[in-house]
Amino acid sequence: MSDPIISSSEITPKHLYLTRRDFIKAAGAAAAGLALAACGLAPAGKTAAPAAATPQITPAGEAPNSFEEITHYNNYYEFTTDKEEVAGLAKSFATSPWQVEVSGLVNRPGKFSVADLVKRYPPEERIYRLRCVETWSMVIPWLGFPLARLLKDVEPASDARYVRFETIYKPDEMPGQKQSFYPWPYQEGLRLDEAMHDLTLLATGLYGGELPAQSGGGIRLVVPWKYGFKSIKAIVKIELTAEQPATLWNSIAPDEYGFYANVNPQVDHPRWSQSMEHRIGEPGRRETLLFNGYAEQVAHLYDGMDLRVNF
Ligand SMILES: Nc1nc2c(c(=O)[nH]1)N[C@H]1C(S)=C(S)[C@@H](COP(=O)(O)O)O[C@H]1N2
Ligand SMILES: [Mo]
Repeated sequence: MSDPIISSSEITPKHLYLTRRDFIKAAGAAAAGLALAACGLAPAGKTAAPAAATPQITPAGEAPNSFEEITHYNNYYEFTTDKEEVAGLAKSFATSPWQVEVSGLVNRPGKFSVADLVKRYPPEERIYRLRCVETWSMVIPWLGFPLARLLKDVEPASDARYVRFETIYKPDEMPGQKQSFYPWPYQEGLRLDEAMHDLTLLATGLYGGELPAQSGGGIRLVVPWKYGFKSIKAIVKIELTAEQPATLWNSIAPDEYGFYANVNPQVDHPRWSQSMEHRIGEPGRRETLLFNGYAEQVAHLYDGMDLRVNF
């Protein structure tokens, strides 16, 4: 895997991760060490001695957000629209056992348990930026497997062009689903080539452990170059279709939330600018990156498309 993927390596238990502050210090120390070495001034016997818990200093140099931040600042309207209340309301939501049905235009449809999927496709760690359309962002160390692996195994039929995803519907356990304003269940969609891209992940874990309910457990989608609302949580259905599927946000507000929803600093939301973002845990704001920093890997998917029309 090359650059802008914030890099992945072996699974690191969450207590071994440095906090953002530690990371920034460690990265600074590493950079200082490099500078000294380059000048031939590295103190004898101290060259490149790795720290006990080696931080994941990634090409993008971005520290993961803390487990606490990732699991206590969530968008999950099935529970509540209050980001800081999701974790509490999702506490008793059962994420295991969990089943996903794959149907539609495939030669080998089936029902799969997450336990079986994890055996079949051993999860890898992927540290991705997540950029919400509301302009906040995080860096999250997911565990998961490429959606492409599952799709290849179910054998898309020749007329399959899109993939549709659906969230579980359980209003007795998800109080937000009792609000009829939203057309539950949450649904999302991707073009088949987007779904087959190696960056597109089905996540089953976080920080080396299970995927907490508030983060989308049993299983959720992660499409790191698109606004966060495309990364649908608690998936129970994956359907291959010939036509572009309806999506929840697009059906509520088609002028504000497109089907593509690629992160793009040049294409503003009708009610706010998308040029800057706030990384949770960081003072100030930073520039938003085209395709959330994954342009090198995904820009070709949109060759010849007008990204303002297909927003
Ligand atoms: N089912 C479902 N999936 C969802 C949402 C939701 O409300 N329901 N919110 C989306 C939005 S807007 C974002 S930004 C991300 C947030 O993921 P996180 O809470 O794990 O950071 O989940 C997305 N997936
Ligand atoms: Mo979002």
